[in-house]
Amino acid sequence: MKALAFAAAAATLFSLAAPANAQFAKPEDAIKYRQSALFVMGQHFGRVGAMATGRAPFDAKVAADNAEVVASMAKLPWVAFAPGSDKGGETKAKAEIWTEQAKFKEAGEKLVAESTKLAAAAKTGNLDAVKTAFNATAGTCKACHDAYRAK
Ligand code: ASC
Repeated sequence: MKALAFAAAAATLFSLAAPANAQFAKPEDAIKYRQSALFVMGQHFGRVGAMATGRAPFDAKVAADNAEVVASMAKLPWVAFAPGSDKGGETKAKAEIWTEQAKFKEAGEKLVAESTKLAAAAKTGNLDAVKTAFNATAGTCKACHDAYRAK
């Protein structure tokens, strides 16, 4: 009974700590959510990357559609690095995410900004603009992974 009360209190605490627009029932859900969002984003980013690096023929419409998905998905993961979700499932998220919250937030905002530019560049249909914006966006992926993702 005591254990049950504790679990209920912990669950309440966890959901209260999360913003109203992202209620995760438990830490594992937050972990799954951010990994899923990052996975989907990566799939679409990879399709743009294949064209930006010449591994696939450039198709302006395909680039624009995929870049738009990247820019939308880029907004999603951050709220799911919720307080208490450093554990509770398999995760490569480093503890620094929660101890350097301002810096981590900034890193997420950089990705949003650069992927928004990538989507705008892709809309112009100019491959050189896509290449430049793709590299800038990939740079923000890498910087954040280097700092905040365990190997
Ligand atoms: C990708 C992808 C990443 C980034 C990163 C950039 O295509 O899936 O995580 O680029 O590798 O260095």
